[in-house]
Amino acid sequence: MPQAPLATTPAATPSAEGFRMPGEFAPHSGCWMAWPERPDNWREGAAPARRAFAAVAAAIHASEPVTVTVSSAEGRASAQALLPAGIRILDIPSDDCWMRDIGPTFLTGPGGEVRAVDWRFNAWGGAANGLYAPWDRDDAMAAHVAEVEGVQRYRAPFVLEGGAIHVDGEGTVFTTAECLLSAGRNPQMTKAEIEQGLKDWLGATAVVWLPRGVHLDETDGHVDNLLHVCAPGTVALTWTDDRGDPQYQRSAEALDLLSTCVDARGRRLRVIRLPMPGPLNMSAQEAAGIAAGDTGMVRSAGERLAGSYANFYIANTRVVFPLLDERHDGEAAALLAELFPGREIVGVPGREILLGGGNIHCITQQVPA
Ligand code: KQY
Repeated sequence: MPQAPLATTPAATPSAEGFRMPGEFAPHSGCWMAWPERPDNWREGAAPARRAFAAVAAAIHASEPVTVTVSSAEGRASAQALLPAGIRILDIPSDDCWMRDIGPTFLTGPGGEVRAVDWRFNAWGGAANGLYAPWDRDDAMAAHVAEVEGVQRYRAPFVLEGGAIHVDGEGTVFTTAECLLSAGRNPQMTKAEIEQGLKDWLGATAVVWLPRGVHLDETDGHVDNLLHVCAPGTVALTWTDDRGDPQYQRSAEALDLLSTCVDARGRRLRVIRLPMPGPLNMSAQEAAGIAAGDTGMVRSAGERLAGSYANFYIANTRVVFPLLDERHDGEAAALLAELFPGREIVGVPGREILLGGGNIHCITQQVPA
């Protein structure tokens, strides 16, 4: 059983106790993932998704230790068959497998101590527009992960997912108003209260509010699908030059804001435009392989997928990014190589993960060293 969370009072939030979330580019002691199992999100009993998750896990494991959680005996057997030896597999059940969102957000503090923030999770919108119910096993994941890591945990008093934030590790949080002000998350909180919550629980001093995320992103516009913080002062933004595409206005609004704001250190940001893959749509064959469920998720042939190269993972010595569109994969890789000169750029097929509603960043959670 997980230990009780740390008691937090306004005087004893992570920030007040000297803890802050480091940038993803800072050294990691490992990475957590969860195994895809639910057939109403993952086609063909999750078999193609499992191969994709295994390829991501293997690519990250070449750079840092990886732990994968499984929800059933069948899930464990398939994980053991597909994952390379050396990846730790733990029986911790979840409702789906988005470790970025259900896992804890790790912070570092005085003397290098690591602690975890356990956000309230309601499947991206609860009764208002959540993607499935129940979600209690997802909500319990962060406490289990913190227990295994042997770190103290703060239980946050509001709903948030790890994919709804990016940080630069120097006091700046990036998020979208579309997501954090959505009706299904914290309707009782004002924007100012949410901003203070981000500062208190992430150890930040400035919040950059992007207006909207990626077109038709079912998370209400998670920032981790729109952009990635590559280094303090540098972000990679998903971009299309096609003014007729619904993503154009969304990315243009974000670029306007990013080009005019300053971060917590008072810096202007350098914004690198990553090409948008596609547009990509779910095929009839892909849709037909998804089991009908009665828990809320609806997938249909032809629906546009919220594909983005920004949804990558920065491991210690590599950047693992999703291959999504042969017409743009090479350009995305070249841009990432310029952005991360000290790291190997590794592309892994990302379409099967995208069919479930996210990508590589969404299924991973780093633990700071
Ligand atoms: O963007 C993310 N961090 C997660 C995507 C969740 C998709 C749920 N189907």
